[in-house]
Amino acid sequence: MKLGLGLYGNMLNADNFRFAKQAGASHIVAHLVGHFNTTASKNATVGYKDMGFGVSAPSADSWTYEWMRDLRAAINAEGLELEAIENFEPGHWYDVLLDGPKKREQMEHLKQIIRSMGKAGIPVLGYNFSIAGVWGRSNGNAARGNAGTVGFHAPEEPLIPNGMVWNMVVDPEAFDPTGAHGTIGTVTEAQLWERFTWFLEELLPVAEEANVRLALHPDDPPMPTLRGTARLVYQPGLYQQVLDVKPSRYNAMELCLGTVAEMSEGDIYDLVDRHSKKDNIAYIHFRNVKGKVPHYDEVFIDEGDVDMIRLLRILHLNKYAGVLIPDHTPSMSCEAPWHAGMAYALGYMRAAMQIIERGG
Ligand SMILES: [Mn+2]
Repeated sequence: MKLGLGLYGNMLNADNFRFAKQAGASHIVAHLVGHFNTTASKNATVGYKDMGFGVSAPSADSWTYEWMRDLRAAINAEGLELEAIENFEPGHWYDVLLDGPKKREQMEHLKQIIRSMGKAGIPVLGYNFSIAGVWGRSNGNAARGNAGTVGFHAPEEPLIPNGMVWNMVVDPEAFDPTGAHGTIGTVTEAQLWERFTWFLEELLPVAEEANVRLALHPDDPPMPTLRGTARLVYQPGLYQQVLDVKPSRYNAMELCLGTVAEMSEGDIYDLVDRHSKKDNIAYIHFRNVKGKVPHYDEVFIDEGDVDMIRLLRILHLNKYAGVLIPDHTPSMSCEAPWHAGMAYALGYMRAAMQIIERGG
């Protein structure tokens, strides 16, 4: 088992690589998606909530082979490995998700990204095949000590306005948060699986040739539908269906333990046991929650419903050799809320892994 840290695009710098190394991590997962880029909004009065995670305006530079090569070199220079790039930019593949007119053109670009990753020696692409994306969570203080965290509490679900996919604005001209320019309507489970199958049939052969594993994140929040659109993996058993679409080591799981814990059915220990035995897991998001859909709160790693140590013991028994990263954590009350939360989770994980690996 290897310890890693996930960093957002604007955090990919030497200070944060050193922070990860100091906390005992050996691997980095890089999120390049421009979350929270709300300044690119055409309408300054639009609130954060309505804008989702902001406008997806991918910079031309950051998805090239040269950029990936240089990122990996900068990470290697601090004594760490770059394990994965997490998430495609919604602006790069919205019509793949929507079955829209640009889907073939966009798929060619995704293939190019995978080839560049292979050439740069980045072994995993984590992705989330989701139309509504991560949506509907509210801020609260449900974690220990009134720590700031997010939860999901059965919000009203307006249909997704045109111009928005994956909870980001992909077309500012088409987008109006009130839905005045129309909505993308409903998407059925059959339509979603048809789109996913096409995506995998197109991209998987390229991933196999490039030696880059495609690793699917389950739907967070794991509701059967969200904002009128079906969700792909919202129960533990659906992960097997994803793997069965195209059995291959390169059709793998980005296993988010928090999301699985939020699911209304299934046994998380059994899921982890089954898939770690079969080498289906490319890497793991390690976090804990209280509750299940439609009501749950994200909490500290050691205060949720799941026995995280028991999961680590299962992974160790099954000789899981991949990376585990803390997922989101509650913010801690200090000058560096994000870093403190991550350092706490990393320290907890590192201690548990050392004890288990030493036979304790
Ligand atoms: Mn996750």
